[in-house]
Amino acid sequence: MAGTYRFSFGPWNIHEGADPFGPTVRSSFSFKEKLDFAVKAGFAGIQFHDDDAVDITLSLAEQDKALAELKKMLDDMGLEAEFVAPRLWENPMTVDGGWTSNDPAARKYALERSLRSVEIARALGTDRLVLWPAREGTYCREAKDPKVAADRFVEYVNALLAHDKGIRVLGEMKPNEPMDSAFVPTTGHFLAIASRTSDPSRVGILIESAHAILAGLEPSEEMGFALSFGKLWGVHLNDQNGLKFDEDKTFGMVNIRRAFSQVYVLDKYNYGSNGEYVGLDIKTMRTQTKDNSLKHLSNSKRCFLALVEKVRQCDESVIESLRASHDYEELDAYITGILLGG
Ligand code: 3MF
Ligand code: MG
Repeated sequence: MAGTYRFSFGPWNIHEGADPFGPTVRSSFSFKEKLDFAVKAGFAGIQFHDDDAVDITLSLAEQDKALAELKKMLDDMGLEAEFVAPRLWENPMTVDGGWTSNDPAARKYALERSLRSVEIARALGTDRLVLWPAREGTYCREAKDPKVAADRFVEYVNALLAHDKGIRVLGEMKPNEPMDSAFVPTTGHFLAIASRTSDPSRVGILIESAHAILAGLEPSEEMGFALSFGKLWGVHLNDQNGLKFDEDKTFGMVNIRRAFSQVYVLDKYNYGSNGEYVGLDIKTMRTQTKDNSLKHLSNSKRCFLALVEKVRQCDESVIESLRASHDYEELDAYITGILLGG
């Protein structure tokens, strides 16, 4: 049985409520206030995009200085950087993607910025680089060559691995949004890419619950798949109500049973015992006041820990015997009964 869990979130998980249809509705918390909240609410890790960590227009010397200050601030607060992710999807250079763009200048920009993210990760003391391939896909199928796109994934990951022999690359796959169709949309796709890289042992996975659901998959089964390969190096727990835009809802608040299934598989296989974080990627509802706009984080954490209790109440021998007799009606009722407190 796993011991304790360490939790993380990213500063973007505390936000001002802007959505594609309307402006901000709350004033901002400062970065320091976000970190203070993390400490107070019992989080141990902070997830960073490159430009959450540092102004990436700084010179490299200025960047080093700023990162040393940030690292000291994190150390002093007892926080750790979980990972750094290059935010490649906002710059005009990557309007049609980064490493799978048809434009060599865009591919060069994406690689240079990603290599800089590797440096940022190292300066913050983490060996994890997360890739969410936001715009690596198509709006119409003929826009990019899908065979070439897969080859470019391999080349790009190889360039990251070659740049720093200690860096690990974690793919965070998502099947769509913002693109109509994303290349390498699932865990299995990315692990297939990993197997073609120069060092598959340094390429793994971060699974986001909502991304799996959007792909029509069960997050717990995606997690089990990655665990079987020893590749589940991060998670973004959240929840999702059906197949629509990526909602990033509070963990467990839509489908408590689906949340249970994820905690069950994570706890059973000692997720976290190699330093992995229970990461959240959640957004509070736009309707929350500023004072009430942090609850989604503590509520997700509390839900996870409550489900750990429920998981540990399960009698494995009961589950095994119901599996043996394939009495899945009873198994369903057994799990639901535990969730209902019975
Ligand atoms: C998009 C996401 C991203 C990633 C983040 C870190 C903005 O659906 O989930 O959040 O999690 O970029 O990889
Ligand atoms: Mg995410």
